[in-house]
Amino acid sequence: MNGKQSTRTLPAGQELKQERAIQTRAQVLTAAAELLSAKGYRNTSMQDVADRVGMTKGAVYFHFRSKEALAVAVVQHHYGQWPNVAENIRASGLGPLDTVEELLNRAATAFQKDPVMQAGARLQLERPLIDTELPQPYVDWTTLLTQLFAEAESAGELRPGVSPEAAARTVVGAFFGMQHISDTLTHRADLHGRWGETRDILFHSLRAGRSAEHA
Ligand code: LUB
Repeated sequence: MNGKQSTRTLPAGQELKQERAIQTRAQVLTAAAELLSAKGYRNTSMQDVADRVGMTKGAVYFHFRSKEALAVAVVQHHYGQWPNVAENIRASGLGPLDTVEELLNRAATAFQKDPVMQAGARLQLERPLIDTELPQPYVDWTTLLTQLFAEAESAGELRPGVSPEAAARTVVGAFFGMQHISDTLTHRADLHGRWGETRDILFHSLRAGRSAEHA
């Protein structure tokens, strides 16, 4: 046995191949998200995805074994980045409540601009059409925000009597409804305005009042 040949290190050629496969998979996912966000699940075929990404249908199936698997991957991807984004914002020095606000500011931008976010939201609404289990909606965001609101409570930033879980559920519900209405009425053109209103009203009631205010 040769100790130098660890299982982690592939020969240079294979590593390159793997790297290329990861890139191709990401291109397929992006093309699928663009189609799914615009046309929905029923009206998007694997052939459409292949045409958009300039590959054969067989090559697309190599990366995703079914249209259902592709939908699951898009929805997973649309949740996947947010815990890291939250950590980065927190690490930049913002307090927990400011972190929630900034995180959702960025989510608002992403729902307006990023096909993966838009496709994820659309696919969640189309769950009954999709013949597989998608990730449960709302729970990831609720868990993430509950942690931040719990930190806010410990730091004395949360209005006394507000539970972190209730705050998280309320904010997720309001954000979800806000972006859905904005999508339905304006294709999300007014999303930043609507999010600004929702955010200011919600956080006014979530933040602990400054003690000097009542003096
Ligand atoms: C959110 C959507 C759209 C939460 O968590 C989810 O599943 C959501 C799509 O299903 O908004 C936004 C904080």
